[in-house]
Amino acid sequence: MATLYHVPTSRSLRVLWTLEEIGATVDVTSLGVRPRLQEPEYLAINPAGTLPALIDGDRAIYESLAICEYLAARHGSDLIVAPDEPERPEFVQWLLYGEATLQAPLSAMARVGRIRNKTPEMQTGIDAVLADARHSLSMRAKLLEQRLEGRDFLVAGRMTLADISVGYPLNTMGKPHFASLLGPRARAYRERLRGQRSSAPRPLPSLGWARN
Ligand SMILES: N[C@@H](CCC(=O)N[C@@H](CS)C(=O)NCC(=O)O)C(=O)O
Repeated sequence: MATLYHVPTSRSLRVLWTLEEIGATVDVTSLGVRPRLQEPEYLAINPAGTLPALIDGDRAIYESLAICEYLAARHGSDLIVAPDEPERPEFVQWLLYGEATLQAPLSAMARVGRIRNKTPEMQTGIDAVLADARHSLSMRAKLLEQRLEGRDFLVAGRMTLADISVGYPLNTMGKPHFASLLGPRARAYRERLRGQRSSAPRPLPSLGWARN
């Protein structure tokens, strides 16, 4: 059986969610939140030190969305919009938007938030990065708000990996600090996604959706 290297509240949420949707399971190895970058055993598996990672025999996959795609394809799941479906280009667009566009400013904010032993000058620079990332996030969220007009899900009239991709940054954006950045459609969509997950008990860690 494949092994998923996981840490709670990380992008492994996407993988666990995909597993729930397709009704599959994997072995899950949970790592401490930090300092995994110094854990030689994990660095031997993924020299980049990032999570999640999926090891399946000789195959190692290190991108959360590539792991989701791999698992869904193996199960013939319609979470993937097939190349011959009309909205395939939109599927790829929103799949990538979740990580490359919406998550990117959130990651920048998380990264500068972890800097320790700050001088006042550093704090000034950090505050500027945080303000810029927040502005960028609010602009990027507008595209999502527009796309959700008249739609329950992002593409193909059904739940797909594009929703699971975007669901991860939206989970973070459910925290009160970000509440004002999401429009009404995006907030309702986030609640729909939270309600979407199967309630069947599975031998997998909880998805850990943030409460708002
Ligand atoms: N694009 C990658 C990003 C992976 C990533 O940056 N994961 C975070 C956790 S969610 C991480 O491990 N960061 C390194 C660290 O914080 O030590 C993916 O989607 O899997």
